[in-house]
Amino acid sequence: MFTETNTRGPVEIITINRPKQYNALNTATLDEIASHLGRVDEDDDLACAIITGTGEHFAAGADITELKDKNAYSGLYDPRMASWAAVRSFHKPLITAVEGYCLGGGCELAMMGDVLVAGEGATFGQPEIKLGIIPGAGGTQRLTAAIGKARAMKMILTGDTMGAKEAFESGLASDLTEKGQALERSLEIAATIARRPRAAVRLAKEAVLKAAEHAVTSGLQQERRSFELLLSTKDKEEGIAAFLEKRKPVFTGG
Ligand code: CO8
Repeated sequence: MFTETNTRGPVEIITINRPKQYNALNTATLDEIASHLGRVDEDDDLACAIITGTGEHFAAGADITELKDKNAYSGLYDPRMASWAAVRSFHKPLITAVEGYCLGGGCELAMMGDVLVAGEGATFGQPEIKLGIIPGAGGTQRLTAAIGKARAMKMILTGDTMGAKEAFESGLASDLTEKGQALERSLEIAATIARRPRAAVRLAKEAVLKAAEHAVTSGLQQERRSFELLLSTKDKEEGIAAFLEKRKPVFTGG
């Protein structure tokens, strides 16, 4: 198991538990998250879910070791896509409690939260460009919707990161807490939401997502196709190899 769950009254806490890999999201972890959310959706005793990371970090991205052997063709049939779709279609409120690194697929997961709580020291980014690829689970769309085109473009093209305070001030995070307090604050928010009438909560979430995801939906397919295409480039091979060999990549444009 790569995740742990804890029930606190009407709130389910899902904790990513791969601290040695900075909670990198491998296929099995995503699969577990999807199945926990499916269970929460069906359990009438549960009102919301929180996703957080064990140790110091939320998640440093998709597991890069799994990207090594992926190409454009295998990317087309990536089983992780079903898990991402399950997160997206979770009906109850989802809060993401972020401390430490929240990068790549980790940032994409955090942004799928309906409410995003950041602890001081949290570091957000979409650094895929440094690996020769781009975000593949909605990052180009959701980051742009959250913080605006100029800032999102800069982050995605440079791979540079943003701290918790900037994430809060730019609208990426709904709440900023002291370091280590993101989960506690998320539990308070979840407890408040759990006291609200369930049907109204569900329909309010759907309505807000109509606005928030309106701009996102049209670009998701383009992002996905571009992500798949880039899986077959020489620069992706080099970017991934360099990360795994702990050296600087030498990109050739191929
Ligand atoms: N995948 C796998 N392992 C990782 C990852 C990762 N994303 N991030 C960190 N690790 C591992 C490291 O390999 C290392 O393991 P080991 O001790 O065995 O060598 C351990 O975690 C600690 O990492 P570092 O030694 O590098 O720690 P530092 O404190 O020096 O640096 C960083 C921390 C800055 C977070 C650095 O580890 C880093 O840059 N990580 C990669 C970040 C990244 O590029 N993320 C994006 C990944 S690609 C992606 O997310 C695409 C999403 C596509 C979604 C669609 C899928 C269908």
